[in-house]
Amino acid sequence: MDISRMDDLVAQALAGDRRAIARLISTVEQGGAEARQVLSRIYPHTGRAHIVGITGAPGTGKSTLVAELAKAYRKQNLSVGIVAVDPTSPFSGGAILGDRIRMRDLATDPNIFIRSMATRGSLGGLARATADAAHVLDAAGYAVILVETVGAGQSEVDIARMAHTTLVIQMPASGDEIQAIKAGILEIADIIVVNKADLPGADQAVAALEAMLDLNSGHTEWHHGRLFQIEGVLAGGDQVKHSWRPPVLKTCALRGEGIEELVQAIAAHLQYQRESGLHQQREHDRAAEQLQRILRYTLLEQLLERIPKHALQETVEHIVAREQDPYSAAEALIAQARLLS
Ligand SMILES: Nc1nc2c(ncn2[C@@H]2O[C@H](COP(=O)(O)OP(=O)(O)OP(=O)(O)O)[C@@H](O)[C@H]2O)c(=O)[nH]1
Ligand SMILES: [Mg+2]
Repeated sequence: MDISRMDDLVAQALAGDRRAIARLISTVEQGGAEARQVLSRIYPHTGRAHIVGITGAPGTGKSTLVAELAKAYRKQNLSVGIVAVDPTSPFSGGAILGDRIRMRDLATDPNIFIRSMATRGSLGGLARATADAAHVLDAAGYAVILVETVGAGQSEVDIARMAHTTLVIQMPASGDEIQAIKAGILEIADIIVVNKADLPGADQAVAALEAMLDLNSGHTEWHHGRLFQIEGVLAGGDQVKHSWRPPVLKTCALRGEGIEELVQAIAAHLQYQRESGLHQQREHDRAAEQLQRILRYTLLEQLLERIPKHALQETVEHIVAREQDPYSAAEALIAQARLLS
């Protein structure tokens, strides 16, 4: 893509042109130099949206809930961007947002933009691509951005890093199952939702989750302090002390029940973050982390460009043969690259 074409696309996307937005998301999804050029152009226009992550085990009703949330925000006259990382039910299949009718309702609304992410990305690229797609929608002016990911370890943590507010979706289940997921939930949840409240066991699930939160309430600091800690020079000043206790809400997304309460809780979380200074702190941590990631990546690329491939391979063999240790080997390679520069 030449530069003037990219400038045009960015200008159109900023003005809300849907085709341009779609094109830019595809570009950032692919990564590489072009993606970076797009991201640097849109960056000054980001930072306005409320990014809400929706995560949880497969089939808990995340997509159905996302559709209901989108409808509720539209009633408030807010525009909504939706990014879904959804390997089990791609949008192309038509089943993604719970059912076809829900999906069609949303897809025809010009103030809703829905995008599903390709799950076969480059190494570790999915979380980055998802965040970048959300940034494009943010720049394009969508007020609320709902990001759905299937909860599976690292992807949950990644989405929590990017989102301002993270919802963890649960459904009524046996006590054992609740126990099994509790560690992960406490790390990332700002709001816990027990969906499918029409099914038996919803109240027990809520009680179990509340009990779990009680156990954790002895800790003065909740999860963000840990999650966003960054080592080294980029670490910020004092961590803001905060005391947000994730509310546990019941919903029945299928019947649109409990959605207003959920929308209120999401708004309350944003307000809490702003008033406590946590919002600023998280923005700071996100920027520091992003800068650090880019620096690492760029420096590594530059280094690898200067070291001949065979030298790397030989070094690996030396390490395997215990002729050299990886620490001195790395130092030697860096020294060699400096000489070559
Ligand atoms: N009984 C009941 N079923 C629900 C409710 N919400 C969603 N479902 C159903 O649960 C199934 C899964 O819903 P989805 O919204 O696709 O769930 P999901 O979490 O997005 O699923 P994946 O993206 O595949 O992980 C569908 O058949 C929904 O109709 C609810 O409140 N009650
Ligand atoms: Mg889904």
